[in-house]
Amino acid sequence: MLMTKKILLVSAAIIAAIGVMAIAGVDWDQTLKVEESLPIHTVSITMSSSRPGCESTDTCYVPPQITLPSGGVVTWINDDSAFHTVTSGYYGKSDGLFDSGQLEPAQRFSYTFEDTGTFHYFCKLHPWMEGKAIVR
Ligand SMILES: [Cu+2]
Repeated sequence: MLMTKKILLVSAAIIAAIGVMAIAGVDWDQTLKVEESLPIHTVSITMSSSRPGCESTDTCYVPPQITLPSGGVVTWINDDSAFHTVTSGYYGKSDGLFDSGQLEPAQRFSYTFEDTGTFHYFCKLHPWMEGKAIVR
């Protein structure tokens, strides 16, 4: 009799665990769908990067350095409330490879890196903003 109760309890626990896993599985699927809709290589232009200071904590473009395979696409998103640019080269020395032009808040810019190498970029409006892409 006691044994039967134990078996029933264990069975109930297993069924409950399967139920929880099934519910978690549904949530997991939804999470995956959201992630699939976001670009793989994304760089955020952070809030308040229009003010000097982000360079001291490497938080102007986040991540400040991104690594990707050749043929990969980097998408920059302007998460600030000010205008910014994503321009290849160094401040005052753009190399002409890419230039987003002025990005409004929430606007995105994408560039496909075909060649391998290290590619520096900056913001034309804020000299302290720098980042780089390493293409392998
Ligand atoms: Cu800027």
